[in-house]
Amino acid sequence: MNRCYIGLGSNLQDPAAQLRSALEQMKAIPDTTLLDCSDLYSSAPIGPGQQPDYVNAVASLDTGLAPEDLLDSLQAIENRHGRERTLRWGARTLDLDILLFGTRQLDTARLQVPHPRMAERNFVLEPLAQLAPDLTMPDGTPLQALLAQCPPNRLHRL
Ligand code: A4P
Ligand code: MG
Repeated sequence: MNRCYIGLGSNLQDPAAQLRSALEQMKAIPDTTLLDCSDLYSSAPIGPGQQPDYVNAVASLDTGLAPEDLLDSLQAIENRHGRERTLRWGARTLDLDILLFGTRQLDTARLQVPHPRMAERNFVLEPLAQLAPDLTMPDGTPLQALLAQCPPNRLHRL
């Protein structure tokens, strides 16, 4: 089993409801136990053009799946939530990112773990720290050190 942290994000079609529904569906991923979820946070969008604010959260789970199989399950949930991939960093109904997969470091065509942009995103680090304040990154960096260096971006707990 590997302890994983999943970043959830949405800024279209009732974002908070999208996240709650995604969490329900994550409970049904095979060989996987959903453990916990942070509060929901409202965050200013990072990306092109005018976009609505995001709702973000982080969930923890234990899984016996291989990383690519967990990604398949998460992408199936995204697709069931009407996710359309048009513009990188564009508005979306649901985004499920694997932030951490145990202590693994992965860099394949489909999967980069730890998520390469998480250190710059307070909407990832704050909810992650709510779940696991004493977490250490696979390279040994304490999560609290990332938080201390993270650029500010408008964020508040819902
Ligand atoms: N992929 C690689 N590594 C991973 C990983 N660790 N977890 C690949 C999940 N997927 C991973 O993703 C594109 C491809 O990334 C996948 O097919 C998978 O093989 P996508 O979800 O189709 O596209 P995307 O999310 O638009 O691209 P990207 O680059 O992953 O975007 P980000 O970095 O996830 O950023 N602003 C706020 N406030 N809140 C947000 O949640 N999210 C984004 C998306 C931008 N701005 C935001 C937020
Ligand atoms: Mg994504």
